[in-house]
Amino acid sequence: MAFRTSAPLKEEIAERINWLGLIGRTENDGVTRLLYSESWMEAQSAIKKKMEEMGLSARFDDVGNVFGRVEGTEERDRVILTGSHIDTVVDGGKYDGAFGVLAAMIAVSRLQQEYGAPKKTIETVALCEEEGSRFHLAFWGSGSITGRYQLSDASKVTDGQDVTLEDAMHQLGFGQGAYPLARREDIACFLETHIEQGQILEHEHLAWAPVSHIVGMKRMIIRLSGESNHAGTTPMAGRRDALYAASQMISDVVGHAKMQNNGLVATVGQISIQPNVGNVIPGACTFALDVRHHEYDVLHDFCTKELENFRLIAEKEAVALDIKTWLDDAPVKMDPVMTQRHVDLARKAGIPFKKMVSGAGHDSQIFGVYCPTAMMFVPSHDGISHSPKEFTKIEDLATGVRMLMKILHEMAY
Ligand code: HGY
Ligand code: MN
Ligand code: MN
Repeated sequence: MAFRTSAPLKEEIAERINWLGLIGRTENDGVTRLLYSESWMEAQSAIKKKMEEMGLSARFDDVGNVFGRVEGTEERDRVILTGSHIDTVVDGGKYDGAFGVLAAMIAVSRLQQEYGAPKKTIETVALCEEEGSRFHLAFWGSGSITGRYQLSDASKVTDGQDVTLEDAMHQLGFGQGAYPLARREDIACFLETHIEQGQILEHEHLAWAPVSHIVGMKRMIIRLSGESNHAGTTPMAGRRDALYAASQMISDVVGHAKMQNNGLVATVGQISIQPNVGNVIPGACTFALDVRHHEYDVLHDFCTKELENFRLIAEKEAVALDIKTWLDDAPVKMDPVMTQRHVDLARKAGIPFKKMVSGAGHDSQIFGVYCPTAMMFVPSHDGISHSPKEFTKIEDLATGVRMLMKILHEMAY
C-alpha cells in the first residue's frame, strides 16, 4: 500500500527530526552517532525502515550508506541523488546532516504522493559518515561512492581505542561483500539540503541560501614528544615540556589567524597530553589543527608559515615534532547551472535568499568534483552548530523541504 500522509508538512518534519534526534541522544539533549557505533547502526536501520514506510525501496551498500529509491518511468539508469550524512560529532545537534537526510525522504515521498512516479529515477541517501569524529578520515560514505576511498583505506586509520575503521566496519557486517559495492557510476547529480551552521541568514532575516562553493580545508594532527619528569625536582632550564611547546604553537596559530582579517579560520579543538598528571612534566602532547579558507593559496601559504613556526618552537623546546595532514581539500565550486535554476525557483517563490560560501565542510565537496552538485542552506538559530543548542525554526525547515520539492519536481517530473 503506497505511503500516504495527510499530516501538514511542518508537523511531519518536526516529528521526524525529533524521532531521529532520539537515536544517540546524550544526557544534555545533544546527539552522538559515531560511525559504526551502536547508535549509528540503530539510526541507519531505522532510516532504512522509515524509507520503506514512506514508499521508497531502501537498501544498504557495503560501507553502510542507506539509499531510498523511486524508479523513473522514462530515465531509469541515471540517478538524481539527494541527501546528507547520518553521523554526528560528539554531543552534536539534531539537525546537522539529519535534516538533509529527512528533507530528502519527505520531499521524495510527498512528490510521489502528489504526482506519482517521476520520469527520472530519484534516490535519497543517508551517507554513513562525514564528520571525521571517530577516525582521522572524513567523508567515508560519499568518498566510497565517488572513488575517493577504497575499502583498503579502512585498515589505515584507528580510533581513540586503537580500533581500525576496517574492524569497526566488519563487526557490523559491512566491507565484506554482503551488500552492493559503494562505488557508483550511475549518479547524474547530487543535491544536499543542510543547516547553515552560521548566523548570516538569521542576522539578515533571510530564509534560504544556495551555496556557491565550499571552503578549502586542511585538518592535521600535531604530535610532540619531549620528556616526562618530576615537577618538583626538575629545574626549569633544560625541560623538554611537550605541553609548553604546544601551548606556544596553539597561541601563535590562533593568534595569527585572528590577525588575517580575510575570512581564514584556524581551530584547535582536540588535545591530549601524557601522562596527564599534575606533578609530572608532560612528555607528550597531541593536538588537532583545522584551518580553512575559500582560496587555496591563502590557506596553503598560512599553513606553510605556521608549520615552519612550529618547527622553530619544537627546536627551541627540544621536543620532537610530527605533523600528519589527514585532510587537504581545495575549495569546491557548486554547479553554477543547477544553482542558477534553484535561484530562479526561489525568486519565483518570493523566498528571501542570498548566495553563500560554506565555511563548513560537506559531502557536497566530495560529490562536487565527481558530478554536478548543488547545496542549499536553511538558517541556524544564533549560528550555533555542533552543539546540543543547535536549532532551526520549523518554518525555515519547511522552506528547505519545499524548495527541495520544487527543484526535484522540475528536474525529475
Ligand atoms: O567540520 C565541518 O565543517 C563539518 O561539519 N564536518
Ligand atoms: Mn554536516
Ligand atoms: Mn558537522
